[in-house]
Amino acid sequence: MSTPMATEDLYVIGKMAASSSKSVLFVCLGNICRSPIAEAVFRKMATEAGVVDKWLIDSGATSDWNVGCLPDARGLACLKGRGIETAHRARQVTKDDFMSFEFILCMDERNLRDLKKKANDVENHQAKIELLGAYDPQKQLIIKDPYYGSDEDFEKVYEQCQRCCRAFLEANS
Ligand code: WE7
Repeated sequence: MSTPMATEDLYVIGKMAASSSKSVLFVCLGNICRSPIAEAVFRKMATEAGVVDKWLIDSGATSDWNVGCLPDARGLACLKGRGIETAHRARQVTKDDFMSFEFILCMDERNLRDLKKKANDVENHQAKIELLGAYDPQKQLIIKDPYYGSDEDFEKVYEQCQRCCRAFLEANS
């Protein structure tokens, strides 16, 4: 006899795709500037490409500093100017993330160092930890922290995220 499926199983819960076979977690220091932009840009691209249901897409922080916060207002304005909205709240990367995500893509060398240190505490961790900038066709490897920067710095982050997310999606389609 088969177990009846609960109605809840049929619906998308939170950010989880209905039948996700691919997964990516975007990570930066506080999860309020760079990684929420990358997450929102990638979700829009995957939606437009008709593959968003195949993906689990999220973002997180290496630090616990901003947990629960909305993205930086400058980042939200930058996204809104491109017709993109997000209701993301900052969260810290967990040990589970290293088991449940196939890709963890981060922004700079400090993120990479912090993530590798955290991954070391997770036995048999699965996630491939990489710089998002490694996918940039223009080869700008580092996506710099715009926290103490200007609106133009946020625009630059957006442009880098767009180039990298497009290439990452193509490489995994
Ligand atoms: C940032 C930040 C960013 C810097 N988002 N914060 Cl005052 C602080 C302290 C520890 C962790 C975090 Cl997240 C924060 C707030 C949030 N993108 N960037 N701080 C930052 C940048 C350069 C030099 C020093 C800091 C703290």
